[in-house]
Amino acid sequence: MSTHRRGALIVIEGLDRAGKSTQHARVCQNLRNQGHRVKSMRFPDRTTPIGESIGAYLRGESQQEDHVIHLLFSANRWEAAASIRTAIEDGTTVVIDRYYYSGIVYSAAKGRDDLSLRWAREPEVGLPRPDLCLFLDVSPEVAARRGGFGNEKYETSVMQKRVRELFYELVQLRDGEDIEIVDAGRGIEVVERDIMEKVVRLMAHTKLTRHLRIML
Ligand code: Z5A
Ligand code: MG
Repeated sequence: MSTHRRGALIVIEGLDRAGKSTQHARVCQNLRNQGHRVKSMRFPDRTTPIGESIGAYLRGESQQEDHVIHLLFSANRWEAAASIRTAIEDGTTVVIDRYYYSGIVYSAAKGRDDLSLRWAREPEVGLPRPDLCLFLDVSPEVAARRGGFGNEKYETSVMQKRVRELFYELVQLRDGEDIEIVDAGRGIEVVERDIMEKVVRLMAHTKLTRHLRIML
């Protein structure tokens, strides 16, 4: 076992309008204020060629077969995997807004027999595995009060309800070990304090002296 302290891999997950991007920005800033080096990332990363085609799909400007778009979302993470690993080995903490948990549940939420949670998980196996995934949970009613749904592909109440159920199924699987559920229906500062307590606990944890794990 090495005693070199690597960076941590922290993921913020949740439903639409749960406040992921708001809390993601705060976690990055708070960690920087505490003297940590931080790399901020988000998925989908719409800046790469694969990410651009995902963006077009989400805006309804192009069509993709369900398995194909699933694999593109996954490929969009794989194209960033080496840079995540390098940053972490170099002592930088990587904080990501959505990751493979979203990848798995949004595709499985389409309800196809040939696109199960198990099928959707497979292309993600081998990716850098988070030390901590904060799942920001809000009821669909609270989410709708935060500006309602937008116009992108998955922004419908039926889809969001199914996504929430599947997130809870994922928590029952092996992935649940890495997930902490956060009640994101409270005020922004209250949620931030709750999250930062968990993050500070992680940053002091001995698991950061061990190698980064992979998704199994
Ligand atoms: N997707 C996929 O299918 N497969 C994949 O592999 C991945 C993603 C990675 C685009 O994601 C879509 O891609 C998404 C999943 C799918 N589909 N859907 N639906 P995205 O990340 O680009 O889009 P987004 O995340 O739609 O959600 P969002 O609207 O950005 O939500 P958010 O980041 O969780 O919320 P926010 O921007 O921080 O806050 C929303 C509003 O609420 C804003 O006005 C805030 O000021 C307010 N807010 C935030 N927190 C609070 C609290 N605590 N109280 C009150 N108001 C608050
Ligand atoms: Mg967001």
